[in-house]
Amino acid sequence: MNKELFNKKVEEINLMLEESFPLYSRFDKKIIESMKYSVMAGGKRIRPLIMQETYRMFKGEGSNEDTLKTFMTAMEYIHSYSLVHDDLPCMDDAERRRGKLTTHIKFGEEFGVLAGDALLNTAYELISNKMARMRDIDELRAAAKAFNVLAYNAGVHGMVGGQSLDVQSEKDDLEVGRNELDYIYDGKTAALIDASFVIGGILAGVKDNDIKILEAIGKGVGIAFQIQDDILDATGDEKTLGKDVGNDEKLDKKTYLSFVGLEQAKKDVVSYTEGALSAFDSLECEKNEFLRDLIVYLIDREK
Ligand code: GRG
Repeated sequence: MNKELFNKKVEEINLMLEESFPLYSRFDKKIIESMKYSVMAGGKRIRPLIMQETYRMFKGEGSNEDTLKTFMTAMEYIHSYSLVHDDLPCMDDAERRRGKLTTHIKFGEEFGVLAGDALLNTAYELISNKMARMRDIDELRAAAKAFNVLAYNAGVHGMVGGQSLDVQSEKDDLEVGRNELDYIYDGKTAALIDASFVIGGILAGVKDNDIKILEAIGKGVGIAFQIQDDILDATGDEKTLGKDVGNDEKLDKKTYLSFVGLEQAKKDVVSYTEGALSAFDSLECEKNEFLRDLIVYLIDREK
């Protein structure tokens, strides 16, 4: 992975996000500040990066990226909202994220809830606002399809669904077997990663067959990413990760490692990633080497 190029692209995404928030008017300063704090507290930005690089792989660089940028922003807002809500006292009760205080610790619990609500709604507002101004029917159709993919993957059959079963496993004594674990990982982690590949493809106007391949890549990368997250929770370093580690063991939580052990989990991260890479190689387009490297980086990451 070309780290310099990665950092440059992340910096560009940070600038785009910085400029995306509503302006303060009379009484909305605190809610907008809490949204901004949650999104701008750092983060690897891998979802918007995946979306952008997938789009560019099919469309080339230098085409109009206006709509793409709106979806990248919305995706990062939704990802941030999920982290803010996941950190709340009723969920993971976390005090630190990305090396900083979590939103509810900084602004109060009510604003943890409200910042998440505001981010989710603003994400959809930004997209629908853009769509309302589209004149070209093909562009509008693609945006509607991408909007649906985003909402579906963030919702009951995606991230919220996975998180719901995860919460039940902790609070309702639901027994977690492999089927339950797969459902949790597919939803809570893979859904948004998958949607990032697919939306990049839809906005670039790719054929249905390639969309199916992008879905397969996203699923593989998403699962590998979550297993790597489990590995980092068991073996990673708090300082590097910017959050507490060893949580899964403390909470006696079933993870991928509970089923296969650490060594097999490491091998499985590699094989899921290899599966994703071979799907990537089968796409009918000139390959984006940066995107290929990004997929590999996600399993080599230390945070
Ligand atoms: C509250 C609806 C709702 C959902 C929460 C995202 C999530 C679902 C829970 C967070 C806990 C967790 C381990 C989720 C798995 C996905 C994951 C590893 C998220 C962290 O993503 P990164 O590493 O975060 O991309 P950064 O900080 O880099 O943005």
